[in-house]
Amino acid sequence: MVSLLAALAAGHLVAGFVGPAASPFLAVGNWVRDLSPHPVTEWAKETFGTADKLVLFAGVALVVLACAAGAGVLARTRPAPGLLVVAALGVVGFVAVLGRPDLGQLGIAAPAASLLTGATVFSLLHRRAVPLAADRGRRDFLRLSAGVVAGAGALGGLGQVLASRVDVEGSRRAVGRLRVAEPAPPVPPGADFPGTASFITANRDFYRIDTALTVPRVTAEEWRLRVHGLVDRELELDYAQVRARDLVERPITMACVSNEVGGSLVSTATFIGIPLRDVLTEAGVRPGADQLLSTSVDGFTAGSPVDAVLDPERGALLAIGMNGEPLPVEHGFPARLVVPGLYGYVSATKWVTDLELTTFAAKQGYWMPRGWSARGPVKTQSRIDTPRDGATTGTRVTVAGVAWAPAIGIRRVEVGVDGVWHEAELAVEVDRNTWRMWRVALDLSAGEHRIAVRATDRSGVTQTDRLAAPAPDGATGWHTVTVTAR
Ligand SMILES: Nc1nc2c(c(=O)[nH]1)N[C@H]1C(S)=C(S)[C@@H](COP(=O)(O)O)O[C@H]1N2
Ligand SMILES: [Mo]
Repeated sequence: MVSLLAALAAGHLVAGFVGPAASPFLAVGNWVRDLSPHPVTEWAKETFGTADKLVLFAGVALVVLACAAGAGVLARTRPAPGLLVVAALGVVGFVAVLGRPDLGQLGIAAPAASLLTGATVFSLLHRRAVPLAADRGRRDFLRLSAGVVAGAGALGGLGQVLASRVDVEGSRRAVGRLRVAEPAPPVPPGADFPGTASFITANRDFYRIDTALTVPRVTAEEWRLRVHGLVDRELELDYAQVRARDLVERPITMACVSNEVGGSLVSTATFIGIPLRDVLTEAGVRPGADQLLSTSVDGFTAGSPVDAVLDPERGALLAIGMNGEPLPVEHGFPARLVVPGLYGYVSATKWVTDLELTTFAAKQGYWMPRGWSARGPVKTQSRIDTPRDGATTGTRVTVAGVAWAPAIGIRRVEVGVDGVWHEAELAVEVDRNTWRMWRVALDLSAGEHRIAVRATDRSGVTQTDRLAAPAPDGATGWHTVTVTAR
């Protein structure tokens, strides 16, 4: 048990030098996540929310400790079974680290250090532990073990500190103000209503979804974007080149395919960047390329339809700024993609470093083999923000919320009370790529009422009442709350 702690700590320390993803502990965590069957990861996401990462790590730690305890029992007299368990775990660590797409040759140094330390500490302690006849011997052994645990803690901690030495926040601060050539028009008053979400979501409130167990740390100085595949000429861009171009600013509503009916995985920001269309036009998209496969520094991939990415109306961005600031690290600093009207899992790659023009027939994005649809247009949806489900209201009540059909626009919102529909007032339309707030004042009789909402987009499609789960291509159904009027 003690020797395994030491092993993990040593691996974590070396990973501090060669990159956090080399840590056998983190790598095994990543691996478990990637190999987990789809229902398991969905269950974890639903049950633990954003704490899913913590739970995963705790789970990995528990399994390792259980193996360690088992090894201890097996090796009560002879060291061989214990060493075997140490070695087996070591191999798991190796395989997990080698499977990382974001590590160079040096990466294997971390699990190697783990394995070596584990085996050495185990043999050492085992030699001391077996002749445990005398009480004195036992006390020495315990003291030595305690020493190893303390040492392991110190080493692991040092690894953690070293890993955070890549000063991404410093690099982000050094970017300073982004000078925007084409700023977005200011959000007009009346774009939101009392009781609805605010039209612009502050960066700290913007929903966050990704598979990253540790936020990738890429500085603006080292960041490069490669554009290749079915193109006339390959391109490579660095951060200075991107920010030196005419930056545009566009308000865009982003939505996650995992959003439940009535859920909060939808937010709006003004993104700053360069039109993705311009980048691709410069590279020259060859005929036949129907998919833009974007890859992040940690190996996540998203496949977007080329026609959506080239559509000037949508105005997809290679974004480096969000709400007037350089992208926050957890939202993809230094650069990410944003494509209005497509769910994030097929478009919004954060920490993006690679754009490949290819075909849907040839390659799949990260979530496809895990049971999600290859195409992910955002479904027209609406949500009641006020009153809350279960609330007690007066008999005169204002119902208010948001509706979104990014890239299409919202034409109409209706609110149903016990099955009778009322036309809602729509807020000013800021942009077809953003959500639209709505409200309606209603007179309710005393008692319980079911209030539902449905939106109609500018293509004429009205939300279906058929309930569908998020998988494989987005939830459907009307958001409904039950209130009691007094
Ligand atoms: N590198 C990377 N980018 C990613 C993801 C990811 O897991 N890794 N998740 C995508 C998904 S599913 C969504 S919904 C959006 C969320 O972006 P946000 O966290 O900035 O809101 O990012 C997308 N980009
Ligand atoms: Mo998502």
